[in-house]
Amino acid sequence: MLEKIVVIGSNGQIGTELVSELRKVYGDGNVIACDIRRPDYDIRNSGPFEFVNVLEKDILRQLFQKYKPTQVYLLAALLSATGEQNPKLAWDLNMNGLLNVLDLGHEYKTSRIYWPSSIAVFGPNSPKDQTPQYCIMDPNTVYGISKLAGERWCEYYFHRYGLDIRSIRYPGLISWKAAPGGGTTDYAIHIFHDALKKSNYKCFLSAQTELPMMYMDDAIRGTIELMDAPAEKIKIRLSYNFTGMSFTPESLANEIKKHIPDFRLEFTEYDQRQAIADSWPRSINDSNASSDWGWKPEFDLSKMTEYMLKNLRK
Ligand code: AKB
Repeated sequence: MLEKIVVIGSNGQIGTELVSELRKVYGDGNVIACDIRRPDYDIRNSGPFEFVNVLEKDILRQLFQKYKPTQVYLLAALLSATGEQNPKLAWDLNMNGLLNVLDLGHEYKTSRIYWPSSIAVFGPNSPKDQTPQYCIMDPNTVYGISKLAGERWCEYYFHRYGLDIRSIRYPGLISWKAAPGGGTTDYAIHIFHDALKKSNYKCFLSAQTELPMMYMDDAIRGTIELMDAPAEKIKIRLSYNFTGMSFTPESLANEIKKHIPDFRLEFTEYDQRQAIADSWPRSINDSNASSDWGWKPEFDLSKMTEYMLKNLRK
């Protein structure tokens, strides 16, 4: 079947790389990038682009009507740190944006929908190490609350309407092509830029704050593998635990020092993001993703560090 794929939120950290990869696989003209902002030069020139605000349902309906997409990726969201600065907007965008896409996916019989969840669905009472797929989930950020509620809506639309929605709980994503979008894990990207520019970085998380992370190449590959998997292999219709590695600011700095020996890690005054990080898991058990659809990461801390520095130096 000829696929027509719509990516909403195409200008963000994930969207930028996902659109390029999907266009390689499905052809430039079959992947429609959509965002509220003017896109990057590359995205605009390699295929179709539409201005779309996911909260404007009529405009969104016109998009579904025009392209009759077989697949929709909904990436537009406010992340953990920016969400705390504007909780009502975060709830509105993360929740009503999802509901608009689920309704239209149902109305236009979209074959598959992708929606990202996050490790932010876990909270202070979730197990911290090797956090399992199913456990206590008590998120205390508006971002985490919206992701947890969104997971339940995805499962609801699957059971009630048979809509094939697939989802991954992303850890912190590390990439060099596009800027990160206002998350708590963003330090793990800023650190590379500052290491190369001035050999030191002032971190807003403490040295021993361990968080689950993943290099973007793994995240994009895993996302497309999940979407390509036969429906009967997708046993979880909430969202899959998913991880690549776990590290602290200190262990990341030590890895960077292997390439930039005079690199120094310093710390800022207490930042609200520390409390968010402290409420999240240190590591994730993603064995369901491995056994159901064969997930296996390729990047560990040392390979990710090498690739980040090599690509940013270019
Ligand atoms: C954030 O830090 O908010 C995101 C996430 C883990 O979902 N990177």
